[in-house]
Amino acid sequence: MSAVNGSIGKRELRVGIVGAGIMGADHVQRISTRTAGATVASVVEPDRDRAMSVASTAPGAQPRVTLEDALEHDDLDAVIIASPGPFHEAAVLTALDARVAILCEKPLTPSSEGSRRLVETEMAADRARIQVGFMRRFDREYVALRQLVESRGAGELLLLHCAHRNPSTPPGYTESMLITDSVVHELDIVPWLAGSPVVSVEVLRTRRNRRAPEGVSEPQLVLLELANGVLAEVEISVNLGFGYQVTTEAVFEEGVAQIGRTAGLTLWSAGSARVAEHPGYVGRFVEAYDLEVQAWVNAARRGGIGGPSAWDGYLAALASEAAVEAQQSGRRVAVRSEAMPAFYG
Ligand code: ISE
Repeated sequence: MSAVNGSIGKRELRVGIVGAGIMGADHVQRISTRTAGATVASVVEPDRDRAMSVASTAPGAQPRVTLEDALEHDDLDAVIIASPGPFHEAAVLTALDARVAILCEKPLTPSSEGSRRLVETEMAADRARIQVGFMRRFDREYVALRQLVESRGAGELLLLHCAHRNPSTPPGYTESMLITDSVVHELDIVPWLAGSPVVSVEVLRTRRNRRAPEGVSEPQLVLLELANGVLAEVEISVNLGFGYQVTTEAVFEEGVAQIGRTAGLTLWSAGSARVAEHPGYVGRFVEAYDLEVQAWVNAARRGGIGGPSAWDGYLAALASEAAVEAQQSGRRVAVRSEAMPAFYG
């Protein structure tokens, strides 16, 4: 990074996108068509043909097979890590070593030990460089709900009902992925909404959806207990077929608030009413992803982060580990609580 005091001055942020799957390709489009102050300099993907095909959609982007190669040749200021979770730790360590800005998709790492190592490596340097891709914090409805909680406009928050529904599962799907791939979003957003950390988790199985892959029993209900006494109940269903849906209903002392209902054209015809549902998360959260990436780019150009930190990623990893243990044991499991280091204050 050609930086003075962390700031890159007037030039555009040169970003390497690591991972050319659904999210990586989506970020390439986002940065090259609708993010101000940034350009895609490389697309890093072990499958060379895929790297070439995704890089060809962004003018000037180089296809690379390794992050080291991109860092050596493409004068990167920043990276977005959008490879699968188990590859995040190594990529983030390489990027930290190169002192570039980092936006790492969720989960920061699948294990809390991995996230702890990243937090410690980052704290040994001069400043925070890792932002974690919990994009829901940029969704306008989640922001409005958080403001309602903080303002006590409907009294104190008592309870949250969350639904997280995916149309189908990819090959190789395992039961713990219900938590590590999906519910990890609620493990971040619920304490953020309620202003209180998760202290324990319990997981219940309901009647199994026969569309679920072998060895996976879902839907499941994940019950989160927060330090302030609020309970959040999360329904996770991942083979419902009809589309992608993420909703929250918040019960307050003096009212109820709902977010995430599909809005848009309703067609009344042939004796029924129809409204389209989002097919997937890329479309459902497009505005949140756009705002997230723009906030990250703006902050990275000044040498900082503009959203959830590695510490937030670590807390979600601790809660996620407890939830997987609860899922496997059938017991309620306590989430380890830790004081936030001043570095992240
Ligand atoms: C996916 O990987 C995501 O991150 C989506 O935001 C989440 O809603 C979905 O359940 C995951 O599979």
